[in-house]
Amino acid sequence: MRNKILDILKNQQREEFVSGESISQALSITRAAVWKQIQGLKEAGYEIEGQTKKGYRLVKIPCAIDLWALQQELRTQALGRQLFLFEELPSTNDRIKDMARQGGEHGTVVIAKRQTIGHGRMQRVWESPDGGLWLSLLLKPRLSLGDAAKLTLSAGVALAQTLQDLYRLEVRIKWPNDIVIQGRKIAGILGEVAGEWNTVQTLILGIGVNANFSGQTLSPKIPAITLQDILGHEVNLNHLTAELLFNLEKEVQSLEQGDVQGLIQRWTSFAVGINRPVRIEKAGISYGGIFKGIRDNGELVLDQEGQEITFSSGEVSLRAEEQYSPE
Ligand code: BT5
Repeated sequence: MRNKILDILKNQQREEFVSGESISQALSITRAAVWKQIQGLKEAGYEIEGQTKKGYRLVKIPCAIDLWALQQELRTQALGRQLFLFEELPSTNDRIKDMARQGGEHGTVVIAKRQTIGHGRMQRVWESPDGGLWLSLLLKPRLSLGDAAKLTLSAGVALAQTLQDLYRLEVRIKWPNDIVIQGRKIAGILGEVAGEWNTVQTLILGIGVNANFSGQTLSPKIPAITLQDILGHEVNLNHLTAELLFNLEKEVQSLEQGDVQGLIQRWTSFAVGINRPVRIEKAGISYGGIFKGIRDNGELVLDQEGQEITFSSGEVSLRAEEQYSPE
């Protein structure tokens, strides 16, 4: 009912106001029921103007995630066409893994307004208060096992590109997959495998973006930043999600067409510290060298006085020797 009222208000947007009477007739509900639905929509963040003689007019859709608003913005073929929104979940990745086990479709998206036990790699905690974008995707790409693992790189590129395009920000990717603005982490990506690798390839991508809350909400020890901190206002999470899914779908398709080099190039163009001195921490040992880039499989290549050594993302962390400053 709620979405039908929104459809009517949207279709009539050019003619401005829609009378309560015509909504009640179109949907065979009472005027009081229409009024009640409109109040519910206002509480959900929809700005709806009401005038006694004229009726109702949709002025603005909410910044908060909302299924109807997000569906209006979606311009993907598969990603997000199956969409589930929860007020709260332990972790969207865990929920979508359950869906994967039950045969969930390629492109299914799960979003939660907050997570109680969001996690990062190696079971690290991912703090997920209200106002963030906490999203997981189920992918069954037409890719070999090796190439499917590159999808976390694709997600990094899609996310960096989206934030850069929408908000004109200088966005960087810190190997392996931190999205960084002004030297602070604004988003993280967690790629996981669900189900049997040997039979159906199902990959889970978890994406967390610090958006409409203050970075001060997070533990002080975390060097994080949020879109609200940077822009000074809230962003429309429906628009952000739709653009992210659109860019990610393009990246998935380009990998399926075999363009690994394109992906590596795009990833490298966002990377922090390329051709600069960095330190890599691995099992308590620190390796200094020049960050030469990544191999096709995502491994980091470090040049130590002419000798190249590689590191895989599971085992190390990268620290730029100097504070990164954009050229
Ligand atoms: C990541 O892990 O960066 C991947 C984060 C993925 C989160 C999404 S949200 C939707 C989906 N559902 C989930 O449960 N997870 C995914 P990693 O590189 O391991 O970084 C984890 C570290 O980032 C922590 O140890 C903290 O230091 C830091 N951290 C925690 N919360 C943060 C936040 N909100 N913003 C920035 N940094 C944070």
